[in-house]
Amino acid sequence: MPAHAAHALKRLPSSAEDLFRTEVFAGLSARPRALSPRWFYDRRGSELFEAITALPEYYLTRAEYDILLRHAPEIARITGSGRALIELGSGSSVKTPLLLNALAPRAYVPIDISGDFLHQSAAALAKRFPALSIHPLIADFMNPFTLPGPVRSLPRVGYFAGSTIGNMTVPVAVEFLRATARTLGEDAFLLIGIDRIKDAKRLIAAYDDTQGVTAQFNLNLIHRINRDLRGTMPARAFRHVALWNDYEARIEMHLEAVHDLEFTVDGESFSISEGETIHTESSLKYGPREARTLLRAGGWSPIAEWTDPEGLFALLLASSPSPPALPP
Ligand code: AVJ
Repeated sequence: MPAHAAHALKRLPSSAEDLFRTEVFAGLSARPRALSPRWFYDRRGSELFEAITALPEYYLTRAEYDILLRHAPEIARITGSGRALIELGSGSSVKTPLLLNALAPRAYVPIDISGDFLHQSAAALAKRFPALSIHPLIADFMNPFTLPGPVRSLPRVGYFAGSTIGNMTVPVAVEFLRATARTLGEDAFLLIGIDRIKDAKRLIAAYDDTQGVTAQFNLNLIHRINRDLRGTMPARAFRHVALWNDYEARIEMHLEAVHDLEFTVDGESFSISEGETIHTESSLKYGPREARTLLRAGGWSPIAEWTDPEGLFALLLASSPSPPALPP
């Protein structure tokens, strides 16, 4: 084991920075090198992601918005109104108002790891929906969390937008869905956006846009490491790579070293050779049947699904399975 990996194991993360350092040390020491995409989202990263959602090549956000625009009333007919709407990883979602209008929830709980963005968008929604009771929650929804008191007596509908589930490996996605089923409880619904497998060229273009915004988003991770962990990584020594891994049905983003280099992060030395990469994100894509199978494995019963006219993206509605009927 490399010295810095041993060092990383010895320390228990006591703050966000410690956790980041621990993961960066471990990720740069691993082979292949890999970092979690959750670290993209500092303030600049969140802004760059917002810019990505407006790119001509990035069809995901527009397609999901389009589906909601057409089908939110039908979704509401199935779920009924007056539930608590729990949005997992809300970011600055522009899709939420469509759902709030259609579902007329009794309460809205946006959940996000980034407090900045969360409170900003909650405040904006409060202006638009003055009668709605909003309870923002800063939490990592991968870990168990408790719903705010006023929501506990209401039946729930969860919304997991944007194909964020694609960032998880299949076992992690299943674990996440099961944990969500427990949190949302009996008589719940889950609305989930999942990006579809499609032509590789179309997929790669969405993650390697001509304006280079996705490249900046990926490279921002280097700037974040340099800033938050006193790193000396030269951003110019890395190039953005997006590729389609057909066997795993996922887009992968990497930072590829364009020449051999050495650098330090918080005093620890690392090296990388020309052509080697740091794997920074996987974005899994699902066929229609695979998406339903995933939901079932995660303890949900798919009951309806909608796509955009081109069939690029899918929005699935699932219900928590009703408890088995008691024998007479
Ligand atoms: C927010 C995880 C859904 O995987 O498409 C966009 C993030 N990465 N461009 C995605 C992302 C590169 C996005 N998710």
